[in-house]
Amino acid sequence: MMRIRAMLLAALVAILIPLAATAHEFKLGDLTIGHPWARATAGGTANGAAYLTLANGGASADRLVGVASSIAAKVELHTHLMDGGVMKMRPVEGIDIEPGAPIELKPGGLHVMLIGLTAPLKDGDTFPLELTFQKAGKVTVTVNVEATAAMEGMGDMHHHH
Ligand SMILES: [Cu+2]
Repeated sequence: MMRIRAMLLAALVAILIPLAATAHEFKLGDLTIGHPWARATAGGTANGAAYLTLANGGASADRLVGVASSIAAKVELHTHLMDGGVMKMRPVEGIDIEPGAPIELKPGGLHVMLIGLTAPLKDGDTFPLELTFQKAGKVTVTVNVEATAAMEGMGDMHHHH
């Protein structure tokens, strides 16, 4: 019995260590920017998307109003919404961050759109992303590029660019 437990524990540790190694966060005043990551892109894909979490530990709301990176010709804040039964992307002006109400940018929801990548995003690469907040100012975070099979074909949803 003990041996099985030890093996399970070893297996669990083996799973958790890589997760811990890729999780990272950045602070700017009362704001915490959690685990910025982007999906690795296939060879000819022109666009990419980055995701992160935003948490506000302060007493008043702030707002993410700008995103910039040298990795792409144009960087925008986007959201997904249903339009006549079809999921579409739309640029958003900003993202409000209320105290105690963390926001997750994630596949299928809010995201940082990287339009016109200067190079493909490869698993294991990192790139800088500058975030501008209405009150807290600017911070540059490091985005980890991660391979994931989920949501294949996301780039195809950007014909309007
Ligand atoms: Cu988009």
